[in-house]
Amino acid sequence: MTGSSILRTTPNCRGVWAMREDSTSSVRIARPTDREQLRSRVRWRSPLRGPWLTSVFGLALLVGIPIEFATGLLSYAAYNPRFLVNDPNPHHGILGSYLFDWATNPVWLYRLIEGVHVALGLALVPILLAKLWSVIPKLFAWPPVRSAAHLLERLSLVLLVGGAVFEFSTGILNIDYLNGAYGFSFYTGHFYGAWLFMAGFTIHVVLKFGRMVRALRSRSFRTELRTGISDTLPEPIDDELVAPEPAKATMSRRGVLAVVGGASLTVLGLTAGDTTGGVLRRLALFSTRGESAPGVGPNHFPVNHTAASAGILAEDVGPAWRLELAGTRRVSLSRQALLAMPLTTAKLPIACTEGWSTVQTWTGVPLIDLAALAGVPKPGRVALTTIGSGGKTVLSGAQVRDRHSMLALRVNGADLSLDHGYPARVIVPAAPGTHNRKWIRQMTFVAEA
Ligand SMILES: Nc1nc2c(c(=O)[nH]1)N[C@H]1C(S)=C(S)[C@@H](COP(=O)(O)O)O[C@H]1N2
Ligand SMILES: [Mo]
Repeated sequence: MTGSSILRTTPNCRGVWAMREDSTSSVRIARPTDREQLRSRVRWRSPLRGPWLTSVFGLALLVGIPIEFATGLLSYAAYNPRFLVNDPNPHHGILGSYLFDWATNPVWLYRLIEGVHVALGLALVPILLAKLWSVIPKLFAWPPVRSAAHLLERLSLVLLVGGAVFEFSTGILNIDYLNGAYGFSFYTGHFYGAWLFMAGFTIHVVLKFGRMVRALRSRSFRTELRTGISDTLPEPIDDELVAPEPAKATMSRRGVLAVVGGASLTVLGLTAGDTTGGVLRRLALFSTRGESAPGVGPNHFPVNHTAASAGILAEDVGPAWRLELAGTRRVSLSRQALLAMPLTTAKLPIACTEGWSTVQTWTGVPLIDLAALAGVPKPGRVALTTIGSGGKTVLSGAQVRDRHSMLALRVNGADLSLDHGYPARVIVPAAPGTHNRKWIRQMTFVAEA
């Protein structure tokens, strides 16, 4: 069938020529060598596909993806991987050369970057899918390889598209720890995957930036927003995306932008509350740990890993429990003894890597006072050991010294519940949630080098 806007196509020795409704002259739509290529995409009929629409989606991703990359790298730095027990990727080599010691203020630092990383990542999904849809004829382009340069470009697309699919799917699965399904750690896969994805992304941007700018200039965004279905015509035929035999429009470009933009904003609206709290939290329908989710625990805020799941037994946390401090001397403290020390109270967030966060008012013993008790008044780091399952975590000297860092005994005026870490848990400002270890058994302070 012939498309609505092309009256006829004329192949001759100089290529394929098309006469269009909206033009008085014919345009060359393909060089002679491209004829086969043109035939290979005849089955892609949407009149909306074209460089302008692809470039609109591309521009959104060009802004969003680097923010994802930057917040992701920062999130890794926030683990303080300089301490090997904290580092899920000890062989990062040069890829870790940017790493630095994580700050303790502003206290919402990790909450912000991780909240942005997860919420924006989810909001980009509809745009990513739309972008992939808009370029799908290229996947089936024929001949698949036209030159050495074209081969390299296609290889970069493997990194780009494969990387995008991998990064988005591992990220989404990790929100609810559904990533046990594959045989590698989320942190390792998502980290190395990000670098490969960004390699493909960078090559793609270098190759396509000029074309994107030209395509964006080729049509007015405002005019598109005013154009209804009946006036929606294909973009001028090109050698990659525009349908050679377009079907009649069943949707305007503004309709597509509304659907994709609306889907993106809807996802954002339904997830941002997991980080922002407040009214939006009630909208956080996909929440796995938010206050509207089944995970809401004692003390009325989300529990991530319950005491039962960590294998905490009643006798471990009964009157016999002692906090063991090690440094230049060993000290053993009961919960009563800890409560008798000077206590500090601060409003601090738990901001989980999985994207949710919650701000509560914690009361406990400043970590620096415990360091002094252990005979290490100038700590360079502290290793935390917990009851039950879960590996060691090391906090930096700066984290121990921050006046808000504490071994919390109470929250919002009540004793910690067992699920929130009773008898005592660590709370560190601006750190990833996982550094706020629950059910602490031992703290080993090491003096500054
Ligand atoms: N001992 C221990 N501490 C832990 C965890 C754990 O599994 N075991 N989970 C951590 C993670 S990943 C987060 S986000 C916070 C969640 O604290 P909450 O359950 O009190 O909300 O606890 C952290 N402390
Ligand atoms: Mo977490």
